[in-house]
Amino acid sequence: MKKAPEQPYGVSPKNYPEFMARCSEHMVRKGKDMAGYFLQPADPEAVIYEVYEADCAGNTCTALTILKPGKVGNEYFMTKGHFHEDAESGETYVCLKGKGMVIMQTRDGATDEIILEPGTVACIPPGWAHRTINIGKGEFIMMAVFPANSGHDYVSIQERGFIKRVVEESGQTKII
Ligand code: PAN
Ligand code: ZN
Repeated sequence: MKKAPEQPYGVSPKNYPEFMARCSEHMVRKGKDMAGYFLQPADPEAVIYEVYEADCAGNTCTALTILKPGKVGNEYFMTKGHFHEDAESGETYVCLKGKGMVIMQTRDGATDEIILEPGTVACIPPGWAHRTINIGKGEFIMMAVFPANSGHDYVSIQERGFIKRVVEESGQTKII
């Protein structure tokens, strides 16, 4: 069981490195960790994104994601994406920096997306898989808040992928 923080704290576009410093978990996803996710092979050593996870506070977990700017072929850098194992667990994303998009889909094939800019809050309902994409020129940084019992199902996405992909065509961001 993770230990809950003892004091309240705030996270802002300015002070988020303080949040990173207090995190017990730091994951780095490189091209070699994402075989099969992009249409084309990614540079194995390229850092695609990093996730900093704080100790859960009771039932609530908080994580910060930093997506690097870049593309694999014409596909923007993105997270793996996942469903939550718990059917009742949704999630809230808050964009701190950069320009991104969260694409979502249900197991029945419904899809949706929300553009993420600093200050945007995206509410992801239970049952919707979610993947974040950096469609901007600089780093994209966001906070995620989710129930401690969410669980992460990566396999469904690894096997079947997302119905939609986000690419750059003639300098324009397109969902295909
Ligand atoms: C986020 C994600 C984070 C990384 O904290 O875990 O952005 O994406 P992947 O987990 O898909 O690699 C979240 O949605 N947590 O539930
Ligand atoms: Zn999630």
